[in-house]
Amino acid sequence: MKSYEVNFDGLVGQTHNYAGLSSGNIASTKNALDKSYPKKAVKQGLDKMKYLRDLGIQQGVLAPQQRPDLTTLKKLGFSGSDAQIIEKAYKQAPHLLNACYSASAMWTANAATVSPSKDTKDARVHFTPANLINKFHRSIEPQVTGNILKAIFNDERYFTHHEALPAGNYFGDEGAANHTRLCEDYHFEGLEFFVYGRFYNDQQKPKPSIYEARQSLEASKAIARLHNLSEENCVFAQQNPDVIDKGVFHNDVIGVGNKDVYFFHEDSFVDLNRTKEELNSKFKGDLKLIMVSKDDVCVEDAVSSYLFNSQLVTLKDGSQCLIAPTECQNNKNVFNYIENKLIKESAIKSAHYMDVTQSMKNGGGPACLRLRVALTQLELDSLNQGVLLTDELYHNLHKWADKYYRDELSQKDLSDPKLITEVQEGLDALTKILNIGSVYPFQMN
Ligand code: SUG
Repeated sequence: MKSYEVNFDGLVGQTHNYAGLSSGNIASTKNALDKSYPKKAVKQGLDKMKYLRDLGIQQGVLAPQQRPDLTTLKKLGFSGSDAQIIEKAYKQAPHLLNACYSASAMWTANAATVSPSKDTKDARVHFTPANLINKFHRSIEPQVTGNILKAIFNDERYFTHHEALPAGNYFGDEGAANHTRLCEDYHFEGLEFFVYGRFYNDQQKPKPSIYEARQSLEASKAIARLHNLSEENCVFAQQNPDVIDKGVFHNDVIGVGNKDVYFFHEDSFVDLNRTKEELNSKFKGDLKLIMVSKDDVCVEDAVSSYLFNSQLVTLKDGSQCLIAPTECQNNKNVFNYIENKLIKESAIKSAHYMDVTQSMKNGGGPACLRLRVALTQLELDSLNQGVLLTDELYHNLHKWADKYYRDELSQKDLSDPKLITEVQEGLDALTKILNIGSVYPFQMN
């Protein structure tokens, strides 16, 4: 049966802003407190989705989250009417208000880890929302992420949904950003490649010294157990702590894979040779490892251009194309590497550059914005069809954005109580457009 890789992109939320919330993520820190452009941001994302859909790739949409997260603000002791909660939080603890206003759920590579039915012993697709425990503003995402995934993948015959892993760095889990599925073709059994930053149970193992590692080996192993994966189809490798200290806060900042291709930097892993050997020996077929040397692209350029946070997609003719951020075009060295070496000498045959600068300024490139789900035709037909991008949905979402998104947002605007209702009205309309029912706290009261 035919299978597809479906890209589910996060719609950028109405409260997209730059609050400098992610230490270790250089762009987030650098652009803290800049003015943001939410309408432009959501449209950049929609145009990327449409471009990929027009290339012949299946494309879905994941709804954003309710922000501000009033439930969390109440748990933190802010009380009164919704407007009073915002006023008090703004005056007493603006950093908490910023966190509860973050639109960070747009980076759906961190929404969950997904294992396709070809890889799991019970032949179902398994989903585990990431607990994102390392950053407070992201740790408040998994509940609603789970609601949205359940509303889309709602046929129990095919889909199994797990709870996020227990809270705490010991089980720090950042989802698909640290997980890549390699396969000869989407309808074959694949190899699931988990990359972790830290082994919490053994303090002697290497760890970064400036920033924290967000993904633990304990979390990756728990996901593999939950998803019913067999040992021979999994590889676990530790990320090089030195690159985490240089701003590689997720493995997808330094490597990306699609089908039988893995494109990565030579400084990615603690043990490069063992990792390559294990990938080669466990992969069923001919794995193409495209390793970029630091002479070609240094880690600093990889981080500032987000070369490896490109999407790697299969075109209709079967060739692979790199969907890179325009920042790669603007970095002379990286652009030269892509155009004069990569696409001339490797299994990646073409490159296209997408403008997602609003997201990039918070450290989210094309690959961060999408969650990949490999599905058989039957599974694809069984999911909630309202979220699959068509020309009609694309136009409806543009109109929706025109109606509900502000052009600009500054940190001061987060104190405006009108934003609460603007978001709720926008999300209520969106759940109808996408036909996903009630998924937000304000819809359940
Ligand atoms: O978790 N940025 C996100 C970026 C996530 C990118 N995702 C992947 N690499 N898959 C993060 O650091 C910044 C928010 C702010 O500062 O306002 C933020 O959350």
